[in-house]
Amino acid sequence: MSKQSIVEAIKNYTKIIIHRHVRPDPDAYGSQVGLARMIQASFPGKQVFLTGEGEDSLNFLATMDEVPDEAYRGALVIICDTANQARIDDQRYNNGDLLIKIDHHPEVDTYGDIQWVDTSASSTSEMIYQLYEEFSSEGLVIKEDAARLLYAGIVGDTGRFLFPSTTERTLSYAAQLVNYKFDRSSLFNEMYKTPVHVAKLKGYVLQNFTVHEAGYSTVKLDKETLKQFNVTPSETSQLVGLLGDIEGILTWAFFVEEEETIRVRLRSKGPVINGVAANHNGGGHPMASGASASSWSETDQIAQELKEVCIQYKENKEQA
Ligand SMILES: [Mn+2]
Repeated sequence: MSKQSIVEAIKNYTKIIIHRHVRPDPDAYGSQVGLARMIQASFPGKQVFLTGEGEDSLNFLATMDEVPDEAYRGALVIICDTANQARIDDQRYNNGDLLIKIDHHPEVDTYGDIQWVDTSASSTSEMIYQLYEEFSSEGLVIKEDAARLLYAGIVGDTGRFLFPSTTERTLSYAAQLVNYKFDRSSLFNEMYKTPVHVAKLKGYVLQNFTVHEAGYSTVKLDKETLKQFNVTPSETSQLVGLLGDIEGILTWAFFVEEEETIRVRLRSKGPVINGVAANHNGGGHPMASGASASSWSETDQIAQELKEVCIQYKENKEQA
């Protein structure tokens, strides 16, 4: 059983290095650092390192450590919330003694000596809490700091408990987590504050989006537009949910021009879109995926594929 062997490994190693994916979100930080804080509270003698490039907008959750190369010698390495090896932040992950993967994304890349993948979990943070719940009798301890991080991860990945990935288990764990004394209001304020320039870009998107009759919408944010609003490509991640409550939109894509590529963020309220993502160097969840396009003509192709999944979805619904 993988959970049991994960707890055994944590007990057996004195040095533990925890990674997560590049371009981190609250669940990446929440699971990575929440796990670290849980290990530290449970086994105070162990050395626990957090690695990966720090993300300024998530500094309110935690900051990363400087991990020397030597630290990997004889270490247990745990990767949280990362489906494939290319997305692991800090590519030294193979330099340890034992590698563990803990993740809730559909399995695209099996890696690690021990893998625990649960696509029914709302978030990797939820899985970390589950580990605690099932093994608290074996000495696992959670304190306020871990509770705050895991709660942030669950809230982030479920869109504040809105997405269908939210289950009875999710809500039950959230209910237990809010019993810990952390400041929920200030956590929400930090997670959902919108910088003024990003708010202005939201206004631009809402003024300019179109809805195709098949049920899809695409938003193009090229370099000129980003410059006009003084918004960086990574700041646009806050915008992708914007079209989710608009009548007639089943699936939508944001095309954000970066230095070398066009980043593609895909969302859906029905049609499965991770196949489209997989066609364009990406992947992810059935209703939330990412990809990358090398040209604007490739984004036209992606729009065409979204149209097809919408049409297919509507046909299937009519037959059902
Ligand atoms: Mn996640």
